[in-house]
Amino acid sequence: MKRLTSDLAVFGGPVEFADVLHVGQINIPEKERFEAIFSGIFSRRYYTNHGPLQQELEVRLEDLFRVRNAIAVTNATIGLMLACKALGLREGGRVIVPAFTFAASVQALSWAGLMPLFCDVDPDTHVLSVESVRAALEEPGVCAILGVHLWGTPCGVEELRRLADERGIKVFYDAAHAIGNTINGLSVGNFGDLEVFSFHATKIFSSGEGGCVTTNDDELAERLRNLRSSYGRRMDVPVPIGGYGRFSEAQAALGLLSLEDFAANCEMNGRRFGRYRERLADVPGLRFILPPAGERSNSQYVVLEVDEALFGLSRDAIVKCLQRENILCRRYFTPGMHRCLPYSSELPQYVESLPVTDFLCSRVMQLPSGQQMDDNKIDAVCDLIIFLHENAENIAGRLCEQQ
Ligand code: T4K
Repeated sequence: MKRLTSDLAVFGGPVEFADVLHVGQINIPEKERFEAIFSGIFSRRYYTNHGPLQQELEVRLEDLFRVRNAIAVTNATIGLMLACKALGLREGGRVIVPAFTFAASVQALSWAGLMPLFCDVDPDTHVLSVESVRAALEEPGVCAILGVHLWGTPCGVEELRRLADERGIKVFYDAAHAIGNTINGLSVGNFGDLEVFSFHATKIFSSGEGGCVTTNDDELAERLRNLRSSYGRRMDVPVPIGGYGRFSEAQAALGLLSLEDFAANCEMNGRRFGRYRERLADVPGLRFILPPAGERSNSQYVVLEVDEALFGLSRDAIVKCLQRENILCRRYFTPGMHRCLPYSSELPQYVESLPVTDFLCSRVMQLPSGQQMDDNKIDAVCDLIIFLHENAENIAGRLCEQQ
């Protein structure tokens, strides 16, 4: 427990946590379960590409999402790249996408020879603003909309579908954060032409590395399977190019174990989220980004906006102080992609044109959750944040002197 500002690690005091706390989940299955499922892989001597565990996982995911097709791929980035090809988006076409997202959403477009058309996001929900999409659709060369269900918060799927249909273009979703979440009670995975999930180690559902593409369009699914590899295809539909987004049996094994734990992990995350909210409820200048009321949510990310004027310290100052205590909170996703190379130089028209994105990039931070946390650790993190607020003036002065 810190009593003086000099107790803070950033000013030379003892570090609060001996082991680092990550924002990502890193939910690890018990060793015995891990060994049992992996021994089957070794005895079968079948290691990758449409193996029995991959096939089982795909069926289980189709059940979870209640979707016709779940196609497991190497990771979500590869999934997005294959998606662009499977959707038949012509090279050089422009795709409406938020700049307030992880680099992969935008870079996958570039890999597929497409041009991002950056749109601003809604200040409350952090997902694509339907108004800015409507305006962007007036620009020439738009061939698709790529929405991102950021923090698992769903995009305005009905309105985006309507806008896309009016213009005869595709709409698809980066659902990397949204596994298990619902929109009007229906699982994410069923919206747009297709949706892409991430199963990275830091996600609540993990296959170590991995992802999947979901769609209710069987022909599109077939193109995705054929793009992924020559194995596992059901029909011989033509595809422009191989993508080699294969999924290994080791990934599938971890995914199957993660699926067994999924409901419990969502419930655990919900409790973690609730405790942070309860403990920080009276701290001025902090706003939690909440899932939509009445929908199922995986509570994967604990996301806060910091209002410096009310809290007394900037988001960056808070992050710096917490990181020195081994609380590796993150400033996802700062800076916005419109301010990152190569886009800031190749597409300079967007640099000053996304005020909400810039505003959020200066205020948003994430706190650790998942199995690594417990109530005591969350209380310690919250006590520190409260301490930073109560001593904000002094801390701000000392941080200035350090520079
Ligand atoms: N779209 C969106 C909206 C996304 O957020 C992402 C990825 C994607 C698409 C693409 O999905 P993938 O192609 O990755 O499936 C992390 C994750 O790598 C990435 O999956 C995630 N989103 C992004 C928000 O965060 P990094 O570069 O910060 O992660 P990494 O691997 O450095 O891990 C963070 C920290 O966690 C490390 O410093 C150490 C710790 N860690 C990590 C791993 C992998 C562990 O303790 N154990 C581990 O096994 O991007």
